[in-house]
Amino acid sequence: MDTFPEDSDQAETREWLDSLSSVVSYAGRARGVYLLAALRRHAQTLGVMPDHTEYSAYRNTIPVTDQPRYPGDLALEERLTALMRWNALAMVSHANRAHGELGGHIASYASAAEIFEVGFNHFFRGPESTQGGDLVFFQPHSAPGVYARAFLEGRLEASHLARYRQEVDGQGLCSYPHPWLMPDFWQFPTGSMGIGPINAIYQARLMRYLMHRGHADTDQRHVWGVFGDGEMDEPESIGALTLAARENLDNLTFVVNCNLQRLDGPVRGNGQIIQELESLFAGAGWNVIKVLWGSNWDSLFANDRDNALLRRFAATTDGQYQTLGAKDGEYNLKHFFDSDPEVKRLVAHLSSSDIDALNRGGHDAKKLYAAFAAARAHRGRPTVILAKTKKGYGMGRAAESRMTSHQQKILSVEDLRYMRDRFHLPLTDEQIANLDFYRPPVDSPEMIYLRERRNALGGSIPARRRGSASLKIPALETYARFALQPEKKSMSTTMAVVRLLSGLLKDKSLGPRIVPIVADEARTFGMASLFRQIGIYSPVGQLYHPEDAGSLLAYHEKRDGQLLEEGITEAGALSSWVAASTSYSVHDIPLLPIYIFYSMFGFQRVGDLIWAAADQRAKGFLIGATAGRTTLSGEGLQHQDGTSRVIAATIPNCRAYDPAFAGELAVIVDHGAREMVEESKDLFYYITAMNENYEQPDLPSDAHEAVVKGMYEFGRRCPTDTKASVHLLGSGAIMREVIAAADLLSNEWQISSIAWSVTSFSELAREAREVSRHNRLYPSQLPLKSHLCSCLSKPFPIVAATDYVVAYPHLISAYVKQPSVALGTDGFGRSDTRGALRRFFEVDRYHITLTALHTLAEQGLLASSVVESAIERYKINLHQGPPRAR
Ligand SMILES: Cc1ncc(C[n+]2csc(CCOP(=O)(O)OP(=O)(O)O)c2C)c(N)n1
Ligand SMILES: [Mg+2]
Repeated sequence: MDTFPEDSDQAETREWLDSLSSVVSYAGRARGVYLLAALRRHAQTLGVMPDHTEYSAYRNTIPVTDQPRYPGDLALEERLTALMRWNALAMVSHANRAHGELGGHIASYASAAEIFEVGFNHFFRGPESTQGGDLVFFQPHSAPGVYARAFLEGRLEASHLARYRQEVDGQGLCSYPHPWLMPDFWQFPTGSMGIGPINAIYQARLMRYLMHRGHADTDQRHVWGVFGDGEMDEPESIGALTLAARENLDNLTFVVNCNLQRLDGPVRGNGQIIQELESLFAGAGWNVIKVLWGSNWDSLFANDRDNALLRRFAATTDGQYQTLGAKDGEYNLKHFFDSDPEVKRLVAHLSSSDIDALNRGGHDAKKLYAAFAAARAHRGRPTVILAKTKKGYGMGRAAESRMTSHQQKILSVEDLRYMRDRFHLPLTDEQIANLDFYRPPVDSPEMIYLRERRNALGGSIPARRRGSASLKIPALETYARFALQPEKKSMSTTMAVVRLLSGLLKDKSLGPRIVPIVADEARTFGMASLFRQIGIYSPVGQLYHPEDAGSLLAYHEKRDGQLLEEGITEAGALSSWVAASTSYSVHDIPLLPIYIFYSMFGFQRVGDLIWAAADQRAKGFLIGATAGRTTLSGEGLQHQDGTSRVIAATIPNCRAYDPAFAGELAVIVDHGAREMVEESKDLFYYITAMNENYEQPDLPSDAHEAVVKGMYEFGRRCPTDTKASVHLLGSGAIMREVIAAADLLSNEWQISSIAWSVTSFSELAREAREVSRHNRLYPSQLPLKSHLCSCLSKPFPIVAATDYVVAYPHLISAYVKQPSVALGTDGFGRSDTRGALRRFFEVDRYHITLTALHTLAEQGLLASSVVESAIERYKINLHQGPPRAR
């Protein structure tokens, strides 16, 4: 809205404005644009440019004179759109009439129907298109509209629509786009707001990467995303806008459905969301196209020589627009048009029903078509179309533009009739009352047209490809000998990951398909050699002479670079990983992405993006490096990760491992790569890696299978005069403390032990849970035994210790019969040496020893005085330990 100061010389202002008007009317628009650009440059030189990004007037960006002829049959399209509206509404109402608890949304699609239909009829290319299919991100709660279209196209039947949001017994339709649940239909999960926009940007970016690296010709393919104006408040929605502009992603168009409302009320009641978004996107370098007013406003604008309408628009807040939207023509005349004499004059010839019919641009197919066509033709920058619509458009007085529109699930019969009459739906009163789904006869003009349009555009969408060709993984021994038989060489598991990665990169067939991704931590993880070895991807190559040119580790950017260096954006890097990890489905080009990051900034920070990745059946490695609460010693509270493994364990298709040694890691990487891209299983892997250097033991070849299952026997201690025995379980960084505790127990307390290296408590628990369920449901069959219980068959008590919160090792507690105690790193991290931290969190060898003794004493296998002696001998500080919240 205008915030200009008082005009100190109105006559002078008028002269300037008049001269521009006269240039535009005599020399044309282009000349006007040129003069303004020249004036802007001059103003910048004089230092009189405003210091904030401007937005344009509250009108359509594309003037009527530049509007292309509409290529479709508008009357048929309108009839079809009305049917989509009806079936979408009937679907939601049905579900809620039958089962009040199911929910669903009507008003959002009602506002987006024309946007969707212009896309479906004229732009969104299907998988059989000669140019290759487009990628379309659908606003999630507008899914009923997409189902309604699939119904008309014959992809879904009425029986499917009747099972909207009732998925348990099969054949149901999921609430939002979920590839996990409808794997042949939905491609991109968008149900959590913000994920669609950022994923769309990185999908568009990956298409360029694929092209520049010679994997695929994606030049003609386009990414479209329809998002909500409320959704634009999510940091993820807007956090990667500059990347899209910087990398010239003109293969990307956002359509923001600006119905001015979100769930609770107006998006910007006291402002104008469209103007705000325009300056945001323009400032980020996007091409902005506003579609605000429908065709029946054209003549009003043409007569408005003094821009009275624009001034009136500028002075109207979105909250007011909403109120105007909810009311009839008479109210609009009185409260909008009549309050300015010039505006009143402009509409003097219109009746209140003419006023009522003045549409918003987002409901006008011609205006939308012009914007979509301009977006697709635009070169060098991504485009955002800001389409002004009405929430609940056409839903009658109860739901159109109302505060509660979003929550409307069932309409009254009166409102349904209003809708039928308004959109000329061919439905009887009875059909209306029954909420019958309606599909015209197969040979009706509408249906013929519908099919023709989709055939011309390459078939139906959304459509998801389930799989693609597999990739061959090289034999483990060819690149991982250093890890399997390190002969006690010292290294960290992070270093081992990087060496494994380098080995895989060198493989002739797999190598080029690997996509290493970092978020400005490559040096931290010892990956700087990759900069030169494989190059950092940049669409423009390297336009400067790098300071370290000539060095082995030189910072080398190139157009066909392989490494994706994302900068400090974990959400961006993860989205990049998602794009690469779904390339097998989206592009029929399997890739093996490996994103390596600070583990604390993974599941905890961008967990919802990972959840969405799981939904879309991502395949690739996530490496949580510098993991653990005590192993990343100096970095302190915000960096030390004690929780990511617990979150990872909750994701059904994520296999998560915490290897202690390089050999275990190598086996897991090999197995993971095989499962994901050779056997094409819908899984991804999360592996934690540490930065602590220590001697690496050889891994016996007969342990490989058990490593993958989650635990293997690392070693036994059996002192001759054994008093009692325990199982000692350790993982990752704390495994070496467990091994040391086994020595202490044996040498100082005559306790036998079996030490187990647990590569994954979550995998053990997962299998044990399945076994337990099987035994419960098939009581007459021979009971199965889990790997966990097979390993822990000796009835000794169990002590488990990890560098994570105790909830992590406790994942297995329910499935073991003997008493078990878990030690972990609950509480806030802090900076100190590893030794001090392990003592503080009570996960060091002394605490493990003490815990084993105490557990045995509790079982009556040792005298309790032994425990006291241990406390004394190891100088256990009774007053330290992580503080509890009180
Ligand atoms: C991360 C997240 N937060 C909240 C929601 C719940 N939610 C679903 S739709 C919606 C309102 C959306 O408003 P807008 O983006 O303007 O879309 P509209 O329905 O108005 O088209 C909300 C809050 C969600 N799906 N995801
Ligand atoms: Mg909205």
